[in-house]
Parts: sequence; structure tokens; C-alpha cells
Amino acid sequence: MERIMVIGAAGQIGSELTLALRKLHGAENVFATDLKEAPPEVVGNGPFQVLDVMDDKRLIHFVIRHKITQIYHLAAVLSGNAEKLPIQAWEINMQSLLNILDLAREVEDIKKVFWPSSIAVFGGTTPHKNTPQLTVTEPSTVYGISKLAGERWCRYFYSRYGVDVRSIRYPGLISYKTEAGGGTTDYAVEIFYEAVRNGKYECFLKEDTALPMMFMEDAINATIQLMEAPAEKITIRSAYNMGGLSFTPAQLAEKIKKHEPDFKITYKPDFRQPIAESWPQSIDDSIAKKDWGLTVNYDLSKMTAAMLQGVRDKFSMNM
Ligand code: NAD
Ligand code: AKB
Repeated sequence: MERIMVIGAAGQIGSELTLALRKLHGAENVFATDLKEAPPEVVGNGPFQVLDVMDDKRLIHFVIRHKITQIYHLAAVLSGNAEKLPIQAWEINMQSLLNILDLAREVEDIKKVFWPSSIAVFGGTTPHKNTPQLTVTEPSTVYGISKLAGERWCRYFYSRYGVDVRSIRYPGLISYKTEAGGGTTDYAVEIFYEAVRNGKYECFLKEDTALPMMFMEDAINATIQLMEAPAEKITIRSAYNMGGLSFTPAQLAEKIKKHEPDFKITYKPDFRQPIAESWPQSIDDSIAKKDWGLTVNYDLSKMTAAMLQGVRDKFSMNM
């Protein structure tokens, strides 16, 4: 029986991943933690504790007390926010990962660790279309630098100490349950809230900025699939490329207009535009498909319909 700890369980991914893991392993076996209180669905449905991943003493105490066997470490400062406080973001993103990897090395009960990387490991010198798994990685953001260094640390702990750590380079993730956490791809979440609430959206990226994206349900399924795969199937011990969809703000706005014909979009690019331009437009994720069977069920039309419905339902429940 697995006993799983989710760190960053109040966040965009953590809040949904915790519930999916609880369905799979039993609510009482999935321990959600975060620096801040998690949404009521997470707190009300299984164990939750406020915990700072930077506090290594409390962390080890928690892991031993609850006999944790797997850790999903999701806490991080995302690309947009990290540019505002680069040194602090580096400290949080790197030190928290090192705390977890070292813990996994020391505590015998911990059998597997998941830590997400990002398409942010790529930079302006990377081929932008169908970006290969192995290619130039010269990130220009502190977030990207921390993810690239994190990938190398994961690889190191695997080959030096045998820590079974697995990772995916997530694209921009799109969901309606919890707000996005301060990244460059957040426009693709905000746009749905503003479309439903106000019928218009001012986008912080240019209309023709293509980026890789994925609907949250597909990303959660992929994460669990990777973690359940037999160790011998895992050929990438840094982080797997994962693509999903690729679209521009203009293409997304067109899809939204099919449901909300009066929807209007305007563009006012800000400091996130050069970040987006340095990232891939689409990703080659053939190795993830081959190694552990990555599948993507949501295309742009299906994702748009699911997002609009989800946001409308959320607003009507809160009224
Ligand atoms: P998020 O910002 O929504 O959630 C992160 C959570 O971590 C927050 O709830 C925050 O309170 C918590 N946290 C921050 N510092 C902490 C600390 N010291 N101790 C404990 N908890 C702390 O982020 P997210 O979008 O859910 O992303 C989760 C992970 O996935 C991150 O590593 C991120 O880099 C990665 N990722 C996300 C995306 C995406 O589009 N959402 C894409 C690529 C990679
Ligand atoms: C961000 O925009 O920072 C994240 C990511 C792609 O890593 N969504």
C-alpha cells in the first residue's frame, strides 16, 4: 500500500492531482501539504497539513511519522513571478528540490519521487518547432535555469544514489478548478474566466505567439501513468518532453467565439512576451509515448468546451 505526500497541494496542479491520487490509492493514504490552506475539496476529503518544504527538519519528521512511500513535489515559483524576485525564486525552486532528493536518498521507505520540469528549460537558441527531447537548452529565465538545473540534479540522484525520481517537462496547463500560479502560459486560463465574466480579455501575449499547452485532465493522467510505469521502461531520468496542443491566443479566441460570439480580445504584450518567444511552439513527445504510453484526449475544441463549461459551473455555484 502506497502512502503519498503531495507538496504544493493548494496549487493549480496539486489541488487536482491530490484528488486523482486519492481516488486511486484511498483518501487516507494521500497527504496533502502546502504553505497555504488548500481548497475545501482537498482539505475536506483527506489529510491536509500546512508545511513549508524549505523546513527540512519538519519535512523529515512528517515523512517518517506518516511512513511516506512516494512524494510529488510541486511547490515552485513560476516563470512570471520568478522574474520579479529572481534570487528568492532560485532559492525556493532549487533548495526545495534538493531537500526532497536528499530525503529520498536517506529514508528507505521512500520509493519514488515526482518533480515537474517545464518547457521553460528551452531557450531562444532551441529549435522552436517540434522541439526534440535532446537539443540546445539555454533558458533565459531564472525559472528555466532552475528547472534545467533541477533536471540535472534528478539525473544525478538517480545515477549516483539510485533515487527513483521521475519528471515531465510540462507545457502550459489549462484548468478551471484552481487559478494559475503566475506563469507565462496563464493567459490561456485567464481568458476563459474573462470570457464568461466580462465577454472580453486583454491578452499579455501577442496574438500570434504559439505555445505548447495541455488540458489538466490529460496532464494528471500522464503524471500518474509515468509514476505507475515499471522502472525499466523509464529511459529518461532528467525529464520527458510532453507537448499536447499548440495554439496562439488568436486561435484560442476564435474557438471561444464559437461558443461566445460576442467575445472580444485585445493585445497588450508585457514582460512575459519575450519569455514566451524564447519557448518552443510545439514539442516532440514521441519518447514519452513510446516509453510509458502518453496519450492526449483533449484537442483545442474539446478543451475550449470543457473550460467554458467548467468556469460557468464554478461561477453559478458561487452565486
Ligand atoms: P502553483 O503556483 O499553482 O502551485 C504551487 C504551490 O506550491 C502553491 O500552492 C504554493 O503555495 C506552494 N508552495 C510555494 N512555496 C512553498 C513552500 N515553501 N512550501 C510548501 N508549498 C509551497 O503552481 P502549479 O501550476 O500547480 O505548478 C506546480 C509545479 O508544476 C511547479 O513545479 C511548476 O513549475 C510546474 N509546472 C507547472 C506548469 C503549469 O502550467 N501549471 C507548467 C510547467 C511546470
Ligand atoms: C509558466 O508559464 O511558468 C508555466 C510553465 C510552462 O512552466 N506554466
